[in-house]
Amino acid sequence: MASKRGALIVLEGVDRAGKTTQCKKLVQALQQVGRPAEMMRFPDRTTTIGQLISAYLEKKSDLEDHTVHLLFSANRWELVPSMKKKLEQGITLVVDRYAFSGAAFTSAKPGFCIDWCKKPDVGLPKPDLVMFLQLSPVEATLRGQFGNERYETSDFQKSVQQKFEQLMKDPSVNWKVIDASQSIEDVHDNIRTHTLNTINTAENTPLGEL
Ligand code: DGP
Ligand code: NA
Ligand code: NA
Repeated sequence: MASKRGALIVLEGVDRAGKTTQCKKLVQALQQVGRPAEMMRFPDRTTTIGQLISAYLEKKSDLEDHTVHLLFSANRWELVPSMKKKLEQGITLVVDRYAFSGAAFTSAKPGFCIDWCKKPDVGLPKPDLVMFLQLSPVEATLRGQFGNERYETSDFQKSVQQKFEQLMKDPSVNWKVIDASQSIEDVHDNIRTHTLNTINTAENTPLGEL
């Protein structure tokens, strides 16, 4: 009998919605119930391309907007062989941001349309589930100051939020909106339930493509 594949689970949302915390808790919870799981995050700042992106985000370098968009996408593509290998081995991947951040963040810049922004990511492994951690700008402000990286301003984040809302209208993606204003434990319970349901269905369906 062929072994069952892992599921590709993505958490998206604006900055400070709690994605990283929730990804870590989800991986632990899956491992505790005997489901092999690993966390990934995009951008992956450890690769050569990731280091260019990191310097850009830290404002240590400037890059032309189309160029940086393609670098973010290239950073996802360079990880595809290892993602596919792990999924085939039955490992569920819990991913902190993916192509949807790519389209939302770049299309929030003047002069970019969502369709152009989505194109470089066409063909990437399609997530079995994308959970959007929803947090209003007011609630986000209550969580404290933004950091100093590029994009970390409330006006830009509001625009990113609007772009995510547009992306969530795509019925070919399995979106679930999660109320991120709840307690960490309540958000976690919600996310874990959706994920366990998804893992069971994903086992019996082939991995799709964006
Ligand atoms: P993080 O390490 O999760 O804080 O993400 C770094 C920042 O980069 C965050 O503000 C979101 C943004 N970002 C993530 N992916 C992309 C992408 O593909 N394109 C663009 N333009 N920005 C992205
Ligand atoms: Na950030
Ligand atoms: Na994060």
